[in-house]
Amino acid sequence: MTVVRAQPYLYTFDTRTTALVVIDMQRDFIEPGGFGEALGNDVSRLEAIVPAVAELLDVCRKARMMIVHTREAHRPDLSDCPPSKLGRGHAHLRIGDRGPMGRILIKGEPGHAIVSGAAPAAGELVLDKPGKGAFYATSLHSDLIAAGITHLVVAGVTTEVCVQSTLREANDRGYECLLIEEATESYFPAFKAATLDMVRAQGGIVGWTAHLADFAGALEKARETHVS
Ligand code: TIU
Repeated sequence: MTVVRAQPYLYTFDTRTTALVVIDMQRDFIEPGGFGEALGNDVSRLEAIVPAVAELLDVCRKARMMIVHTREAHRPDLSDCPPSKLGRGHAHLRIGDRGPMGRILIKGEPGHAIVSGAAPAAGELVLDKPGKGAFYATSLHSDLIAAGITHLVVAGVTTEVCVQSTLREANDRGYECLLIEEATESYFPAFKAATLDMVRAQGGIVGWTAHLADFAGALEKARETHVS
Protein backbone atom coordinates (compact mmCIF):
# COMPACT_ATOMS: atom_id res chain seq x y z
CA MET A 1 0.00 0.00 0.00
CA THR A 2 1.10 3.56 -0.70
CA VAL A 3 0.19 6.34 1.71
CA VAL A 4 0.08 10.01 0.66
CA ARG A 5 -0.18 13.08 2.82
CA ALA A 6 -3.53 14.51 1.72
CA GLN A 7 -6.55 16.44 2.89
CA PRO A 8 -8.70 15.85 4.85
CA TYR A 9 -6.49 12.92 5.94
CA LEU A 10 -4.02 10.35 4.58
CA TYR A 11 -4.94 8.73 1.24
CA THR A 12 -4.02 5.05 1.03
CA PHE A 13 -3.92 3.16 -2.26
CA ASP A 14 -2.45 0.24 -4.16
CA THR A 15 -0.94 1.18 -7.54
CA ARG A 16 -2.34 -2.06 -9.01
CA THR A 17 -5.93 -1.01 -8.32
CA THR A 18 -5.53 2.73 -8.95
CA ALA A 19 -5.88 4.57 -12.26
CA LEU A 20 -4.76 8.06 -13.19
CA VAL A 21 -7.57 9.89 -15.01
CA VAL A 22 -6.47 13.03 -16.89
CA ILE A 23 -9.43 15.13 -17.93
CA ASP A 24 -9.64 17.06 -21.22
CA MET A 25 -6.07 18.42 -21.58
CA GLN A 26 -7.11 19.47 -25.08
CA ARG A 27 -6.00 22.31 -27.32
CA ASP A 28 -9.66 23.45 -27.40
CA PHE A 29 -9.44 24.39 -23.70
CA ILE A 30 -5.76 25.28 -23.32
CA GLU A 31 -4.75 27.13 -26.50
CA PRO A 32 -6.10 30.38 -27.98
CA GLY A 33 -8.77 29.92 -30.67
CA GLY A 34 -10.62 27.01 -29.09
CA PHE A 35 -13.79 26.43 -27.10
CA GLY A 36 -12.40 27.86 -23.85
CA GLU A 37 -11.53 31.18 -25.45
CA ALA A 38 -14.81 31.25 -27.44
CA LEU A 39 -16.63 31.13 -24.09
CA GLY A 40 -14.82 34.32 -23.10
CA ASN A 41 -12.05 32.84 -20.98
CA ASP A 42 -8.37 33.72 -20.65
CA VAL A 43 -6.80 30.35 -21.49
CA SER A 44 -3.25 31.19 -20.36
CA ARG A 45 -3.86 29.97 -16.80
CA LEU A 46 -4.50 26.45 -18.07
CA GLU A 47 -1.33 26.18 -20.13
CA ALA A 48 0.70 26.73 -16.97
CA ILE A 49 -0.21 23.30 -15.51
CA VAL A 50 0.98 21.26 -18.50
CA PRO A 51 4.41 20.54 -16.88
CA ALA A 52 2.70 19.39 -13.66
CA VAL A 53 0.39 17.07 -15.60
CA ALA A 54 3.43 15.75 -17.49
CA GLU A 55 5.22 15.04 -14.21
CA LEU A 56 2.14 13.28 -12.83
CA LEU A 57 1.91 11.15 -15.97
CA ASP A 58 5.61 10.31 -15.64
CA VAL A 59 5.41 9.13 -12.02
CA CYS A 60 2.25 7.10 -12.68
CA ARG A 61 3.83 5.49 -15.77
CA LYS A 62 6.90 4.56 -13.71
CA ALA A 63 4.55 3.03 -11.11
CA ARG A 64 2.86 1.05 -13.95
CA MET A 65 -0.54 2.44 -13.06
CA MET A 66 -3.46 2.32 -15.48
CA ILE A 67 -3.74 5.68 -17.27
CA VAL A 68 -6.88 7.14 -18.82
CA HIS A 69 -7.13 10.36 -20.84
CA THR A 70 -10.45 11.94 -21.69
CA ARG A 71 -11.42 14.41 -24.38
CA GLU A 72 -14.66 16.39 -24.48
CA ALA A 73 -15.84 15.92 -28.03
CA HIS A 74 -18.82 15.45 -30.30
CA ARG A 75 -19.53 13.62 -33.51
CA PRO A 76 -19.20 15.74 -36.68
CA ASP A 77 -23.00 15.59 -37.17
CA LEU A 78 -23.50 16.77 -33.55
CA SER A 79 -26.00 13.94 -32.94
CA ASP A 80 -24.48 13.43 -29.47
CA CYS A 81 -24.72 17.11 -28.50
CA PRO A 82 -27.99 18.12 -26.84
CA PRO A 83 -29.54 21.34 -28.19
CA SER A 84 -29.26 22.79 -24.68
CA LYS A 85 -25.46 22.42 -24.77
CA LEU A 86 -25.22 23.70 -28.33
CA GLY A 87 -27.29 26.80 -27.67
CA ARG A 88 -26.11 27.81 -24.21
CA GLY A 89 -24.60 31.27 -23.75
CA HIS A 90 -23.62 33.93 -26.24
CA ALA A 91 -20.39 32.52 -27.63
CA HIS A 92 -19.22 33.98 -30.94
CA LEU A 93 -18.11 30.45 -31.86
CA ARG A 94 -20.29 27.51 -30.91
CA ILE A 95 -19.64 23.77 -30.76
CA GLY A 96 -19.27 22.57 -34.35
CA ASP A 97 -18.38 26.01 -35.77
CA ARG A 98 -15.10 26.37 -37.63
CA GLY A 99 -12.41 28.20 -35.64
CA PRO A 100 -8.64 28.62 -35.90
CA MET A 101 -8.14 25.00 -34.71
CA GLY A 102 -10.86 23.45 -36.85
CA ARG A 103 -14.45 22.73 -35.81
CA ILE A 104 -14.92 23.46 -32.09
CA LEU A 105 -15.07 20.33 -29.86
CA ILE A 106 -15.48 17.96 -32.82
CA LYS A 107 -13.72 14.60 -32.88
CA GLY A 108 -10.64 14.49 -35.06
CA GLU A 109 -10.26 18.26 -35.45
CA PRO A 110 -6.91 19.88 -34.44
CA GLY A 111 -8.48 21.51 -31.36
CA HIS A 112 -9.80 18.17 -30.13
CA ALA A 113 -6.25 16.83 -29.68
CA ILE A 114 -4.54 16.58 -26.31
CA VAL A 115 -1.71 19.12 -25.99
CA SER A 116 1.65 17.63 -26.89
CA GLY A 117 3.05 18.14 -23.37
CA ALA A 118 0.44 15.78 -21.91
CA ALA A 119 0.08 13.42 -24.86
CA PRO A 120 -1.12 9.85 -24.27
CA ALA A 121 1.47 7.07 -24.59
CA ALA A 122 0.91 3.79 -26.40
CA GLY A 123 -1.40 1.49 -24.46
CA GLU A 124 -3.12 4.25 -22.48
CA LEU A 125 -6.89 4.49 -22.71
CA VAL A 126 -8.19 7.58 -24.51
CA LEU A 127 -11.94 8.19 -24.18
CA ASP A 128 -14.10 10.76 -25.94
CA LYS A 129 -16.98 12.03 -23.83
CA PRO A 130 -19.98 14.11 -24.90
CA GLY A 131 -20.67 15.42 -21.40
CA LYS A 132 -18.77 17.21 -18.68
CA GLY A 133 -18.47 14.11 -16.46
CA ALA A 134 -16.29 11.30 -17.84
CA PHE A 135 -18.75 8.54 -16.88
CA TYR A 136 -21.74 9.91 -18.81
CA ALA A 137 -22.23 8.04 -22.13
CA THR A 138 -18.75 6.45 -22.06
CA SER A 139 -17.29 3.01 -21.31
CA LEU A 140 -15.18 4.37 -18.43
CA HIS A 141 -16.94 2.57 -15.56
CA SER A 142 -16.90 -0.81 -17.31
CA ASP A 143 -13.27 -0.29 -18.39
CA LEU A 144 -12.25 0.43 -14.79
CA ILE A 145 -14.23 -2.53 -13.41
CA ALA A 146 -12.63 -4.82 -16.01
CA ALA A 147 -9.19 -3.62 -14.88
CA GLY A 148 -9.99 -4.10 -11.17
CA ILE A 149 -9.69 -0.40 -10.41
CA THR A 150 -11.10 0.93 -7.13
CA HIS A 151 -9.13 4.18 -6.69
CA LEU A 152 -8.75 7.16 -9.04
CA VAL A 153 -6.09 9.86 -9.08
CA VAL A 154 -7.59 12.76 -11.00
CA ALA A 155 -6.09 15.74 -12.87
CA GLY A 156 -6.89 18.02 -15.80
CA VAL A 157 -9.20 20.87 -16.75
CA THR A 158 -11.27 22.62 -15.75
CA THR A 159 -11.37 22.01 -12.02
CA GLU A 160 -14.95 23.03 -11.32
CA VAL A 161 -16.49 21.82 -14.58
CA CYS A 162 -15.32 18.51 -16.08
CA VAL A 163 -12.98 17.54 -13.24
CA GLN A 164 -15.52 18.13 -10.50
CA SER A 165 -18.35 16.48 -12.50
CA THR A 166 -16.14 13.43 -12.99
CA LEU A 167 -15.15 13.30 -9.31
CA ARG A 168 -18.79 13.36 -8.25
CA GLU A 169 -19.78 10.70 -10.77
CA ALA A 170 -16.85 8.54 -9.62
CA ASN A 171 -17.63 9.03 -5.94
CA ASP A 172 -21.22 7.89 -6.47
CA ARG A 173 -19.94 4.78 -8.24
CA GLY A 174 -17.76 3.84 -5.27
CA TYR A 175 -14.31 5.02 -6.33
CA GLU A 176 -11.91 6.54 -3.79
CA CYS A 177 -10.74 9.72 -5.54
CA LEU A 178 -7.64 11.87 -5.05
CA LEU A 179 -7.42 15.23 -6.86
CA ILE A 180 -3.88 16.53 -7.47
CA GLU A 181 -3.85 20.27 -6.77
CA GLU A 182 -1.06 21.44 -9.09
CA ALA A 183 -2.29 19.25 -11.97
CA THR A 184 -5.72 20.81 -12.27
CA GLU A 185 -6.74 24.37 -13.16
CA SER A 186 -9.67 26.63 -13.80
CA TYR A 187 -10.15 29.83 -15.76
CA PHE A 188 -11.33 31.21 -12.40
CA PRO A 189 -8.87 30.93 -9.45
CA ALA A 190 -11.69 31.27 -6.92
CA PHE A 191 -13.60 28.37 -8.50
CA LYS A 192 -10.51 26.13 -8.31
CA ALA A 193 -10.03 26.98 -4.63
CA ALA A 194 -13.71 26.43 -3.89
CA THR A 195 -13.72 23.07 -5.68
CA LEU A 196 -10.70 21.82 -3.72
CA ASP A 197 -12.47 22.86 -0.53
CA MET A 198 -15.76 21.24 -1.59
CA VAL A 199 -14.14 17.92 -2.45
CA ARG A 200 -12.34 17.49 0.86
CA ALA A 201 -14.89 19.15 3.20
CA GLN A 202 -17.11 17.15 5.55
CA GLY A 203 -14.50 14.43 6.04
CA GLY A 204 -13.84 14.02 2.30
CA ILE A 205 -17.44 14.08 1.11
CA VAL A 206 -16.28 13.68 -2.52
CA GLY A 207 -12.66 12.60 -1.98
CA TRP A 208 -9.18 13.78 -1.11
CA THR A 209 -6.79 16.45 -2.39
CA ALA A 210 -2.98 16.25 -2.33
CA HIS A 211 0.00 18.19 -3.59
CA LEU A 212 1.86 16.72 -6.55
CA ALA A 213 5.16 16.65 -4.62
CA ASP A 214 3.59 14.56 -1.84
CA PHE A 215 1.99 12.15 -4.32
CA ALA A 216 5.20 11.78 -6.36
CA GLY A 217 7.26 11.40 -3.19
CA ALA A 218 5.00 8.64 -1.87
CA LEU A 219 5.27 6.70 -5.13
CA GLU A 220 9.05 7.14 -5.15
CA LYS A 221 9.31 5.88 -1.57
CA ALA A 222 7.13 2.88 -2.42
CA ARG A 223 9.38 2.10 -5.41
CA GLU A 224 12.56 2.26 -3.27
CA THR A 225 10.99 -0.02 -0.65
CA HIS A 226 9.95 -2.45 -3.38
CA VAL A 227 13.43 -2.48 -5.00
CA SER A 228 15.44 -2.85 -1.76
N1 TIU B 1 -15.89 25.74 -19.78
C1 TIU B 1 -15.21 25.03 -18.90
O1 TIU B 1 -14.71 25.52 -17.89
N2 TIU B 1 -15.02 23.69 -19.11
C2 TIU B 1 -15.58 22.92 -20.08
O2 TIU B 1 -16.44 23.34 -20.84
N3 TIU B 1 -15.10 21.65 -20.19
C3 TIU B 1 -14.17 21.07 -19.32
O3 TIU B 1 -14.05 21.49 -18.19
N4 TIU B 1 -13.40 20.11 -19.81
